[in-house]
Amino acid sequence: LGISEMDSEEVMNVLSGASLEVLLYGATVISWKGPGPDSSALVERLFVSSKAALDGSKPVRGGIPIVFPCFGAPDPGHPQHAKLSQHGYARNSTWAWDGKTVFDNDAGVSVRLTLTPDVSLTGDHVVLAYVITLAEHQLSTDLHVTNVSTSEPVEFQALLHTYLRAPASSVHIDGLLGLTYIDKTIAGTPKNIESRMVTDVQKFTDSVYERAPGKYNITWPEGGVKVKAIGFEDVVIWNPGSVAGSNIGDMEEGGWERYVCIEPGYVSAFKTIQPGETWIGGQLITPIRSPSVFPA
Ligand code: TA6
Repeated sequence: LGISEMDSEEVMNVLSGASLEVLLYGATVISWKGPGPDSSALVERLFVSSKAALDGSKPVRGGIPIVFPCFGAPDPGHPQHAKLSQHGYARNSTWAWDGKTVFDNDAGVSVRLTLTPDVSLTGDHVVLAYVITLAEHQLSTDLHVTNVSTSEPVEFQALLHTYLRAPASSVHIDGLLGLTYIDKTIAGTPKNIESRMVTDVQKFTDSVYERAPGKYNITWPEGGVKVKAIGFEDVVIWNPGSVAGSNIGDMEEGGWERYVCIEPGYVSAFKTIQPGETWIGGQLITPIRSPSVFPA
């Protein structure tokens, strides 16, 4: 099996039937299906709002949008970033296909997409590559940022804004105890120390955890995933809840009840890379098979 190109959408699948769909627009993964707990049917692992624009008219409300070169509102003081839109240009630019590999007798497939931003627009002498690898029971998405300037350093923020499909009211997240986090739901965005062994998104949550461990378990009754991050030193946990959620124009009714955003990122500071240097930020997501599939 492997790859079938359909216009501006790439559908990848592997022997087990696991499949993935990615748009050229924003290199946005919009679907990842894998074997369910009893391996009988495929389960959609990501959330995409039914009101999401999938025609390139605006960033996709769901899936895995790529945030680059700035996280949140661009710095008005930054000479180039000031004129960018929220979360930068990677998620609303059209990327190019740049190679695909099917390996292990169809047990895995990998595609590579690239984006060479217009320097006059962004001032960034960078080339981006995004490598997506699908296997039966896991997905990895790795962002490669290369400084192609011959003389100037490049500074940026980067984040993978992953909308994991999950029952938000019963999700538990571990791996965050003791971390410093910025609470963006409170005026003045105060810094706190996470005191909970296990966090949840029972209420409006928009937390930027700094110097995070890069390993997170997100669990819920009968399901869950492990997320392992490389390169990304921070992680954002976001769920808007009903009040903020119903004010998001392309959020389907009650959509906030059906996802949690676990967003590995390098966002609490700017990363700087020198001419010729490549930085990689990646995530590996592995479903935690529900207990029912483990031998008694
Ligand atoms: O990652 C969390 C966040 O920064 C929230 O503050 C919220 O703005 C969310 O991203 C969605 O941003 P968007 O520009 O996609 O509406």
